[in-house]
Amino acid sequence: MEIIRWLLGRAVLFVNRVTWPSQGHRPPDHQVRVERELEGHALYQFRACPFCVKVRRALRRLNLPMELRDARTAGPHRRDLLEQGGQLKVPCLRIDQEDGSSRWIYESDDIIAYLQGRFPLTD
Ligand SMILES: N[C@@H](CCC(=O)N[C@@H](CS)C(=O)NCC(=O)O)C(=O)O
Repeated sequence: MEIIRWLLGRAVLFVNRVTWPSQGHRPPDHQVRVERELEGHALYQFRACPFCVKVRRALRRLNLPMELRDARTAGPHRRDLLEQGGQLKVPCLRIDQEDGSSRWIYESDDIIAYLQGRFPLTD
């Protein structure tokens, strides 16, 4: 079972690589503003998870160079996802807010909808 999961993961990564979308564009001053806002965002993910690949492709299309945090291996990111986010499930978008709290968005479709709404390519 583990080997089948591994093979599927490789296939997902291969297809992702050969169909990698082109990067969206914004006017330079708009892009600078977006990247500043992105500083409080991080995507918790597994490299070969198809739902994570879907979100990474949306990040590329929307030109959002976001920090990616590996939650597959044991360590602080995996622990934070479980203890603060509430579930050991990826993808999950963490948004650090001005009051010091964090918002955690699970579900790839919800993450993409949030990103498209908050960071559209046009002003
Ligand atoms: N419906 C979810 C599916 C996410 C999902 O199944 N992720 C898997 C990895 S590919 C996972 O985190 N599994 C661990 C678990 O569900 O406990 C989405 O679209 O984000």
